[in-house]
Amino acid sequence: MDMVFRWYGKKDDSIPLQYIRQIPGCKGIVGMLFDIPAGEVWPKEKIKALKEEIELSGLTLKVIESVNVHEDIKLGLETRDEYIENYKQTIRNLAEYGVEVICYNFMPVFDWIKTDLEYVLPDGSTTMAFEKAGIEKSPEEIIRDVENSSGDYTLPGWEPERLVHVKGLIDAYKDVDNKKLRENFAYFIKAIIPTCEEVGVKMAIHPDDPPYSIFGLPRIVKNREDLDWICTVVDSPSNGITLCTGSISEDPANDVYQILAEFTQRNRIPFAHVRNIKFIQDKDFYEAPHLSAEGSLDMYKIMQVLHDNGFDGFIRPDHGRMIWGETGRPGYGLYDRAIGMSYLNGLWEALEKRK
Ligand SMILES: [Mn+2]
Repeated sequence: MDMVFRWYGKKDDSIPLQYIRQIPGCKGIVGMLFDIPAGEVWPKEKIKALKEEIELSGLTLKVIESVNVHEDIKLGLETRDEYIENYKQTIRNLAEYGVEVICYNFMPVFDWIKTDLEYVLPDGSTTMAFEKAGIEKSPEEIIRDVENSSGDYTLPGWEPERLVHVKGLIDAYKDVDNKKLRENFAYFIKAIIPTCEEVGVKMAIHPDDPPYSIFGLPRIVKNREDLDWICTVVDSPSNGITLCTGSISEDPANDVYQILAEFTQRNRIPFAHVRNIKFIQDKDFYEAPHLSAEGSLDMYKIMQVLHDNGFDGFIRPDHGRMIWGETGRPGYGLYDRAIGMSYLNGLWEALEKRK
């Protein structure tokens, strides 16, 4: 197991690499090129520069999050073939510089939805929350709220230049139901997995966040059955999952421990996002501190299921709260994620020494 930390790049992240290097047990960076729009090839020289910068700090770059899938691929438009060829070239370019895992998602329009990015907890810290009443607002209102509370930072999947077209984007999906979206996914994954196998890269799809339909948009990465379908449609270790314990648990009907056990045994989880959530009522929740006692998930059990089923991939702590006066991109401050990583490393050490 390698513990890694998400970083947006020198220009787009307030946290210096050296600070990340100082988190005990942190091996590497989950990196990205923030300025390459979905559908374009990631240039070798930019990947090389990112890798060199990260390695200079004593960290590794083996995981990328995310290489975004162009909307035309998800919609199944004729133009998709060109974007798929570009995606394959990006995979080759990343592999050439030692990248082993690429996290991505297949969510229409929005990468993820939270209704409050500054939900205040009793201890005065702030976190992201999702409350059903919040999505009774229009998509435009939600976008405005997200932009207003994310300060100077663009959030991943929330690029303003793309989301000005949100109404058109949502309309474009009116003829795409779950069945059609699955067909479009199958077309994409069948096209790219041979390239991944050739160059030794594992694709790792992130579950939908939240894992149920919103704004009438289709969703195909919601539960155990969807993950099983994805793993079966191209049966290859290169066709894997980023198991995000927070996202998958946002539907209380999902048994995160069973899902982790099954797909770790099937060798299909090269990357895990490990975080805790706390249900407020029904499906409403906020992103809790990682510690089990603070949320609704049993983090010991999550790490135990991974450990005992032979997990040998990458783990990163997921979103953290804003604490100790830190400001920055919601979910991606230094302090609370560093605490989360230390806690997860502690659980892992206890599991290793248990026998
Ligand atoms: Mn996640």
